[in-house]
Amino acid sequence: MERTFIAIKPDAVQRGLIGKIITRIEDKGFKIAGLKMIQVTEEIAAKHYAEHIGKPFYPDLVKFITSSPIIAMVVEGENAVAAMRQLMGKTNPANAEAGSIRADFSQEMSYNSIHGSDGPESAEREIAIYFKPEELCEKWQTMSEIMKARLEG
Ligand code: IDP
Ligand code: MG
Repeated sequence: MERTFIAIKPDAVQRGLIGKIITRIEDKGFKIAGLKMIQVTEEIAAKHYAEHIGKPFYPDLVKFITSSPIIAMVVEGENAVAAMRQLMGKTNPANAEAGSIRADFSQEMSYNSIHGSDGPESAEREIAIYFKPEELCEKWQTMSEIMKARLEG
């Protein structure tokens, strides 16, 4: 099982798409191991987007990501990093595959609704920026386990 860092970006939060985007992730069968709404500060943005510092779009990217809250999530499942990138679609929604989150919910690259780590190392790094280890939930007892335990007294 692999973990990836996913964020629902300010444009999608503002447009009331939190539920629809989380539904796509749950429908795929992935487990949400951590979730919170946070206001990204400039310091957090600089850590998250360190690889883009100095690029022409960086100042606008920071203004956007700090503009209103995001939903930060740790998503867990088989091949989660690559599978979530596929579910999200390409960076530019105009080139994203039909049926992907970016293709279906956004129109332009600057406001493309969702972030997902681009590799296992980025995932580990980004999860550590947004979550403390104790904020990630490990214990998932199934309903059948709970009911069996109740029957057994
Ligand atoms: P990714 O989000 O698909 O991993 P990155 O290249 O890591 O794409 O870029 C991070 C974010 O910065 C993108 O999701 C997009 O919102 C924004 N971005 C990237 N390239 C450009 C650009 O050329 N113009 C405007 N925004 C960009
Ligand atoms: Mg990226």
